Amino acid sequence: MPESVCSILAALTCLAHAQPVSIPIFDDGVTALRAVRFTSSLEPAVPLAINGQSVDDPATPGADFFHAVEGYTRVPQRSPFPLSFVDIFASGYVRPLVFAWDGTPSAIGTSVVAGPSFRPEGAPLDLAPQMLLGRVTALRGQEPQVLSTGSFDGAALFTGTRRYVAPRLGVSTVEVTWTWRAIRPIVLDPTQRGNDAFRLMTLSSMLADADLGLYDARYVRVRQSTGLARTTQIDDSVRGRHLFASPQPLGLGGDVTLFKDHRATWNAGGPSVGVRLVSITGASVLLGVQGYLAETTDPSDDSLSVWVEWLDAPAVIAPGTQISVTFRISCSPATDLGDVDHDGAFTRADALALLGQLGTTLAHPTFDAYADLDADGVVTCRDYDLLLQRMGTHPADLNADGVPDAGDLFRFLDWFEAHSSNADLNADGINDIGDFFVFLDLFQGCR
Ligand SMILES: [Ca+2]
Ligand SMILES: [Ca+2]
Ligand SMILES: [Ca+2]
Ligand SMILES: [Ca+2]
Repeated sequence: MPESVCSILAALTCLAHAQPVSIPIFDDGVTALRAVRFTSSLEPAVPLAINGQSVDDPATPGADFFHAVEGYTRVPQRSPFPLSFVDIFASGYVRPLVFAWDGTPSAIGTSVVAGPSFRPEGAPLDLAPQMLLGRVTALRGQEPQVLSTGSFDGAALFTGTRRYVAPRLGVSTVEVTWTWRAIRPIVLDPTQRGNDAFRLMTLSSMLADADLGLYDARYVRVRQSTGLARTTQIDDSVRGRHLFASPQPLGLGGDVTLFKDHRATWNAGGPSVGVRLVSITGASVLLGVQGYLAETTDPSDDSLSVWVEWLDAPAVIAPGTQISVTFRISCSPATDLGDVDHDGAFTRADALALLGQLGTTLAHPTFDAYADLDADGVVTCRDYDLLLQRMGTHPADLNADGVPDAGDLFRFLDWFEAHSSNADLNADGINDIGDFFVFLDLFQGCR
């Protein structure tokens, strides 16, 4: 296992200097899988099977136990099989990685607790079940799946499956499905119901000191199913608190993302990670996003948690209650302020998006911290000027001769006449007068 993985997992699953066992279990020339056992861990290792066969460590007699499956994927132009995911089936954590647009593998950063967590009355948060076993399904040419089954202290049973979609440059995706069944009555903490009592999944990250670059995530975006999205920078100076006065509305189809930028020195190049709710049965879809920034500023601790809360969870969950949830994890490369559409480049699309944000402040329901380049809490022409500096070209310089002038207007009209998609400046799929107004906006700039 790479050293970086061990350092990230230090608090959770492996101690410094631990020498984990790592056994190859699958290789079809595109995807390779390894079973991993950490030498020291908070969770016990559990049995693992692949395609129905128990995984055996030939170096030891008798049954073997493991913590994680590592996935490696062949990427063109890169050394064979860089690490593409770690599935810690012994705890239910997913640590996704992403290949940058140039194929460079990312560091590990934000991870996902790929199952529910709940807070019984008078007890701490039960973040993840005690797992009993892990199972891998891996067939040539198919996406590997990892399943784990466990129990929340006998109060509830859990089964979860993670399907690792073949990564593309700039995005990797994990499809997650879990089922949770209450065995005993579960009294939820009455003081936290509707805020932090029953989570459908948790993004587990680190924000220790932004000024020192010690973070795996710096910004949180909550995007409702209506498309209404708000991105804010997380204030690391006030700790030991929930991120929002009350959970932010989400709903089925909404998503929540923790973004990282390139100012981080810790796990530099680590990914941005988001989750999108796809389906729910057995619970209402009254959902919200809440988070917590812990007091600890040790970068080895997962100090930042952001989760999807079941807002109207009952006071007592009756035995037999069964909840199934499907969600999608998306992992993308870190992006810098000004890259409003998070595609890894400063382009005309970012300039347009920023113009659309002018005048919005932190309190606004569509505020986007990525359009607030000077991070003063309001999007102004100063932010636009900073973006133009980063772009290096004027967004109205359509003919790329270095000067925005009448020649660009003629270029636009040429495109328009030719029905070229280049004329679709607002990217709505239609060439019309709206694109002309966009050109004028870009030409005139911010004022
Ligand atoms: Ca961009
Ligand atoms: Ca600003
Ligand atoms: Ca020009
Ligand atoms: Ca258009």
